[in-house]
Amino acid sequence: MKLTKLLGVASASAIVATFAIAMEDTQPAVVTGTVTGKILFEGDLPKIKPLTISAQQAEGCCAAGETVDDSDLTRVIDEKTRGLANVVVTLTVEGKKLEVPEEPYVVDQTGCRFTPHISVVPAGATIAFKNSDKVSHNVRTSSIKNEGINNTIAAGKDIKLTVKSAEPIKVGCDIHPWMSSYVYVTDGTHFTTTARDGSFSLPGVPAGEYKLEIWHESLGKGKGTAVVKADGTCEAIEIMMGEKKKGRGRGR
Ligand SMILES: [Cu+2]
Repeated sequence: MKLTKLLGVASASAIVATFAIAMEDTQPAVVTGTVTGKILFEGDLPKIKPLTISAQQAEGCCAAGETVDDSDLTRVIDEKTRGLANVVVTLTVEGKKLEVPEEPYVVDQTGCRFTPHISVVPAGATIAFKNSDKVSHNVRTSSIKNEGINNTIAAGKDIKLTVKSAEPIKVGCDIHPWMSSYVYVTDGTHFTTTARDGSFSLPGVPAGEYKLEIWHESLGKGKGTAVVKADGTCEAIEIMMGEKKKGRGRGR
């Protein structure tokens, strides 16, 4: 009796093993790699001034004794390494379906600033503009291809917007003029923004050669190339971005 049971288990494992081999034969695993790199600022380092925030307009933004963060995030450069933060990096794997999460992406308003400063979302995604403050905000989006909103959002509430077409959308608040943010809508299958030190990482990219599309809110567009080798390795990429030269072309 015991022997029969043992034999049964053994043959079942053999079937599983055979099946696993058969699966491997018909569906070879796709080798993917992680595209990594850095975006660096080129040229003289600009002097970044704090934002102009009037005490009157900032009333109610923060708890007593606190003030609104006045750091200008439109150009965040690491002075030592020249790494440029808040740059959008995207690439497209042909034939791969765009994955759009059901849950909305959140752009929060807290302490009368937008968080995050730059979001990158796939076309078709929904964004929830949330107000975590005790004061009202009036969110106004500036877009060409997408529907826009121009709505007051009361304390603790949110407003949702679905974006269908690829473009950068500027987001502001009419009540607090220093508040600014961008939602970058992309058709790219892989996308991210650079960290404080200018670094980025795009995991899950199949072997192949790809064009990188780069975008920064005040420095415009850039380009790069990424190669994921057959073994999934990929050399780190360095891309320079600088001020558009005056009188040369029309740069965005
Ligand atoms: Cu506001």
